[in-house]
Amino acid sequence: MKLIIANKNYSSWSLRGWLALKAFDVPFEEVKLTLFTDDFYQQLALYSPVKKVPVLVDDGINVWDSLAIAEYINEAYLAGKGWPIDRAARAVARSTVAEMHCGYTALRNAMPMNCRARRRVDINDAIAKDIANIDAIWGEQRLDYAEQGDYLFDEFSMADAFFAPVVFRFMTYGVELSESAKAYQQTMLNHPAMQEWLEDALTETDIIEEDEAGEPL
Ligand SMILES: N[C@@H](CCC(=O)N[C@@H](CS)C(=O)NCC(=O)O)C(=O)O
Repeated sequence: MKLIIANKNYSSWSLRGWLALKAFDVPFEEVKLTLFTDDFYQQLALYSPVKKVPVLVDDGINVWDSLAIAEYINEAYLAGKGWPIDRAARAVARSTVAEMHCGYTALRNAMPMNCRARRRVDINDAIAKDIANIDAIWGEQRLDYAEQGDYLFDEFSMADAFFAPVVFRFMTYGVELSESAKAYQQTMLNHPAMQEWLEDALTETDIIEEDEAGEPL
């Protein structure tokens, strides 16, 4: 099985798909392409009509969307353990992931993932609203489900994989969080798979201007 991803410094969707395997110890071959190059589109055209990363290729099956990859891995390799066991918690986990997959556009546009940078952007009302909603999920709502207080739904789940790029974004742009949300951010930054991703991102030198938002600190 191989997972095609792009630049670890910038590719937030790649990080989600990658964690959906890595954090659950599912073995795979990683193929990394450089975003927006001719080679990127030529390689992806072999597997995906939309030519975006991540793409999972498993035994002739091509899965080309991060949420579809999470569901495929959960079903094919984790016997359902990618999501919380409890049905109520699972419903909330899926709600948070679905929202992350299609929402928070103000935050995502203003604060692209840029792991190696430390930058400042102006926070308008729309961005502040996105940050407050994520803070509420990481803080108050997490404590409803996480008995040990570690991950969003106790054990690491697909929900954590989906919020991972925001963990790096809040680090890059120095976003102020509540104490409990900050504790969750730190838990995620300490996760061995997150550290591995970050270490690799720090070795990259490509610069994608459109993702260099704001001013250096
Ligand atoms: N809905 C897709 C979004 C994937 C996506 O937008 N990937 C970006 C990189 S982070 C990409 O491949 N962009 C290339 C392009 O838009 O041409 C998913 O969840 O995987």
